[in-house]
Amino acid sequence: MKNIFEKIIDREIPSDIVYEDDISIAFYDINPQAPTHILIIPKKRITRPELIDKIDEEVVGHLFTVARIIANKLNISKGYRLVMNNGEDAGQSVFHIHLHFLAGRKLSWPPG
Ligand code: DGP
Repeated sequence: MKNIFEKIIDREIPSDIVYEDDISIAFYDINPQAPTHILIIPKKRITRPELIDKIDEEVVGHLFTVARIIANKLNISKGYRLVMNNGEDAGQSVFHIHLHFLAGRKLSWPPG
């Protein structure tokens, strides 16, 4: 069965897509935590960060390249935060890995 992000990839659920290529897709988060909150995901199904395999290194590394492309595209010059939650205590709620791209306000540290 497809997970929610696979349905977004397959256009079965609408989303506001910012970027797409053969390996990845990026779209605005439905519940934004910053003025700009985008999810960058691989098209390959990897359920949790801790299950990223050696053969996935290129795919996962590519997500960071996409973050740079998006920052350039949206003229984000004052910084952005990239976050990937793993498991329940970290707040992972969708089990298809995704890099949160957060920008547009001063982000506090440590995170909550
Ligand atoms: P996490 O809690 O780290 O697993 O992040 C999951 C994020 O996915 C959360 O910020 C909300 C977002 N999200 C969940 N369902 C949808 C959806 O159907 N569309 C979009 N655009 N975002 C979604």
